[in-house]
Amino acid sequence: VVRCGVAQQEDTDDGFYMRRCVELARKAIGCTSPNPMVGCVIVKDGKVVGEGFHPKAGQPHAEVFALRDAGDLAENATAYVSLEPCNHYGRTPPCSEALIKAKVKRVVVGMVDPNPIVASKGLDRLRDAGIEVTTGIEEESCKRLNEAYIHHMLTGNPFVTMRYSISVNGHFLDQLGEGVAKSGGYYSQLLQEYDAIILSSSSIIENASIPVSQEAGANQPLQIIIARNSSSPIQIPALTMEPIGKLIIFSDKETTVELERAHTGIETVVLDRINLEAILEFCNSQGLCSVLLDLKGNIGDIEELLQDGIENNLLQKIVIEVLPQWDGGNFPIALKSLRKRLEVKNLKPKVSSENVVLEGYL
Ligand code: AOF
Ligand code: ZN
Repeated sequence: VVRCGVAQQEDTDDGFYMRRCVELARKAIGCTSPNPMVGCVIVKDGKVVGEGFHPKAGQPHAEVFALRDAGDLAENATAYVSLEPCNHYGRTPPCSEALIKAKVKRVVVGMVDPNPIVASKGLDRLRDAGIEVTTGIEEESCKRLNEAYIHHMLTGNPFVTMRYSISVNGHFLDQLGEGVAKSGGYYSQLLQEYDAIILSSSSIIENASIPVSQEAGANQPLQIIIARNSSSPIQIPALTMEPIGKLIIFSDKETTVELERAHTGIETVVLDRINLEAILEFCNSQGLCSVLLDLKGNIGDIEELLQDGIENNLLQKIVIEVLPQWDGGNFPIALKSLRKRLEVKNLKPKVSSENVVLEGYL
């Protein structure tokens, strides 16, 4: 028998339930920082008897919600968790203890927790209690889900993604594709994932607006506006701050910033020299774990920030939207003094009816 094509690998039950954990975890997208997103499913005799996810830092962990949901049915059941159950008293008691107390028979884990106070201790605790433990199920998607948390936990620095749009002939574009900023669109969804967004002041001035995620109840990133390299004052137009609480303008000594009208919730910070390290340090001091460097508009005043990021390895991810149009003009992200060539790893396309988005890692 000649078989054409590649046989599809059978889904294992473990993979199936772990993917459900990831799906549940994503319900809290943008809401858990500095904590990870975690989902948990309790399965008994082939049936889901409990589900839960971690909604927000300070609130109970995913396992607690799933165990509550399962009640007595958790006994002798299998618990699936996208992240290793914790084994420490933080803002909440250890999940390993809760699973032991509930008398689950088996625990299946997506990935080990990189948090040094957990790092395999949760798994050890479960094994010591006689529970069968399986790890590394759907590990790649569990890691992808918490890429910002993992990076921040391991390096102490925010996870930085740069984003821009290009035409099919490779020109940098200011505008976004149709529909991508609306609810469900790629840009609206992307915004809710980040704790902060860095924008050039010209993008704000030209559009007289700030990027807001349109997803219902979404987390809105802190807006960091860079105003630099200008001998004449930079005028920030009156902005609708709803539903954003806070906006910070960074300017250098040479640049004066004029706010068009009395703004509430806007803070201005003057630095001798604006560089990405200084901005990331500020983000760290505010407990912000992920940052979107949004190359929109005339990127003149953030070009150096970008160069900084590339030369000092401060960027982790790149997201490029390819718009279905041929466009004139020049490609302005030709950093002429850049001495480095970046290799983009794992570059993958995401295709929707509106655009093609390429995502890769640096
Ligand atoms: C889990 N399940 O759902 C989450 C875990 O301050 P706490 O008490 O919330 O602890 C935060 C740490 O717990 C966090 O850094 C990570 O190591 C782990 N998160 N663990 O078993 C969960 N969110
Ligand atoms: Zn926990």
